[in-house]
Amino acid sequence: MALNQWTRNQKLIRWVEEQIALCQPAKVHLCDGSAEEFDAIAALMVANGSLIPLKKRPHSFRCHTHPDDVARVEECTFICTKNMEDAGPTNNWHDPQLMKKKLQSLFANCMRGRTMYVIPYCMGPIGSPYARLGVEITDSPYVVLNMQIMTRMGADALKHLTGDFVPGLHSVGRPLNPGEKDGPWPCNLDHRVIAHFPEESSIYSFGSGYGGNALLGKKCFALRIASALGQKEGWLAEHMLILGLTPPEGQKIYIAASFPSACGKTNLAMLTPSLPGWRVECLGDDIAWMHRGADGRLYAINPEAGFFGVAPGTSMRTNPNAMKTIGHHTIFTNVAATEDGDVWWEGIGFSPPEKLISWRGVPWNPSEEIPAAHPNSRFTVSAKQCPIYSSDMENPQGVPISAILVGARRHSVMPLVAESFHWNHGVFLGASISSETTAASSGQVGYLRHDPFAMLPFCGYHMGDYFAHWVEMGQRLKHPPRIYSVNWFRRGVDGQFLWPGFGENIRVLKWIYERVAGRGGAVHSPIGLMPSFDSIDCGNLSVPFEPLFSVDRNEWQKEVQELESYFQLFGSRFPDSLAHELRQLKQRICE
Ligand code: GTP
Ligand code: SPV
Ligand code: MN
Repeated sequence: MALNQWTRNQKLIRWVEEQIALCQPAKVHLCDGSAEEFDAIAALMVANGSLIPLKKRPHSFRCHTHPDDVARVEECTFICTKNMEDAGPTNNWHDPQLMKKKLQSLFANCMRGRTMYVIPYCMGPIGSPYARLGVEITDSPYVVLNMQIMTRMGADALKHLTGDFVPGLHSVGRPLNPGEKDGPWPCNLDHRVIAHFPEESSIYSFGSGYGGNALLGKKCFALRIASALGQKEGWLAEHMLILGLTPPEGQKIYIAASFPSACGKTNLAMLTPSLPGWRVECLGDDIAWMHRGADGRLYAINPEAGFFGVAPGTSMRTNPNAMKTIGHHTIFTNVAATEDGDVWWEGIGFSPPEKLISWRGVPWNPSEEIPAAHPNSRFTVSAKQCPIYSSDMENPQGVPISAILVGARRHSVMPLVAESFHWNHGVFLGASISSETTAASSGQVGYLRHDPFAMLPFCGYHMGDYFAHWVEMGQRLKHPPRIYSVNWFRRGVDGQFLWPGFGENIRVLKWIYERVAGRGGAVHSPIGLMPSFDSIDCGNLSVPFEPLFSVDRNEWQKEVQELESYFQLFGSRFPDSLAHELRQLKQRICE
């Protein structure tokens, strides 16, 4: 189909034509998002060996990436603003003009011998006043399939694409010479660049085919570009799950929660309560866009339509809803595979069969002690397949948020849960988050780093301004949500987790529910309000209360010192109100 029959949007036509001229693809495919299109592209990939159908799961596939293209690459991710200060001290900055020049030469002829796919998509329910449109151009069929699951992609989005949109250009960066055979996972590791231009809302990604580097609707648009738009326009784009919580008797409330990558969002979003009568519904597992409603409450939509979830650790014990979600129509990336056509990963809940194909696509040798599935292996699946999918996800107005959780992976210091004294103190809790790094990003795993609101790799502007924006949002809300810090990952002296987590996290949600309802009891601590022994329902769980909730003054003095030095990074852009919170905390700790 000709471009001008496909759309009448002149800006879109011009942009696509420019990218064709630049990238010189062999073919152009304008995506319609249909099931037939999905099947045809999947069939092409199966034929060239880059996708392998799973006999045991209807309409499901596995694939293996290049062994060094397995996660987001933060060192190759750039925020390009005219003034360096506007990207802030936590982002890699690059001069926009110089970056454009570099990109022009990287993308020149980069799709030679390949098909260019043009993907129109919508982040958020189509027609919602809070939804935003984007178009991704890519030469990766893997990206097309994943975008079809992860976003509202295709003809419906295109119908709404009459005006502005966020353009995103992506290439695996491996042009094909005439007669050259393609590799199984083409990429260009030496020239990876994921560049964001928040001042013009555009994205360019080169050289990587993996998840957050390549599915441009997700981290690039829905967080980095959207957070910058949100700052200008008075809303928030956050790395947060959204869930609905209904008690045995009483009203449903909605909760949003931020945890750094691979720290528990998908699991909490799909929680199966261990307490009878409680119900959790899933509205999103990774990203929330939040705005002020006419009633002065904070409303959230999930801009995504699917889950790109961590596979390892997912089992019928930890996350039965996820296991049921991925029974069919699922793409698995970098998991291990069984001989009879199923998938396997560490923590799936049963031992591997004798013969296993590792995530690298070769027979797995357990004696080598290398995981069979990559620690950042993932499943891509439509949210609608989740047994606790909530149709609230389609509500164009979003849902009112009663509580916000900010969490992290901390083996010590941080208690299971603490409630902020008020909004600004809650913002301070979010700003103070540090977490042990995971395999979701390339680099060393397990070291502690600051990750305010789990947004360190995703905030598209100056983090100091981001804090100020949060403070301001609170001032504009008549009924701001309460803010809680949580930590499922504290360990005892034996190195074991103190808290059983997963379905038992409902006990923490129950306490939060009761606090929000104005009933639950709490005791004052230097770092916030905490459950008293009898106000958190631990039933007959044998958990050690004291070590889970203790606030060790020596540890906290160090924590305060660390925060004092960290917050200096933001200079004059660090809000006075948060500096005040830090002084207050110091005083309470030293009392
Ligand atoms: P991203 O998709 O990278 O943003 O990750 P996420 O925040 O959605 O993390 P996810 O829920 O996939 O969990 C990541 C890892 O943490 C998995 O291996 C889980 O098994 C583990 N995990 C999640 N919740 C808990 C919990 O309550 N307790 C413990 N001990 N581990 C948990
Ligand atoms: C994360 O790393 O937070 C993810 C996976 O959710 S990715 O899409 O790669 O960003
Ligand atoms: Mn994430």
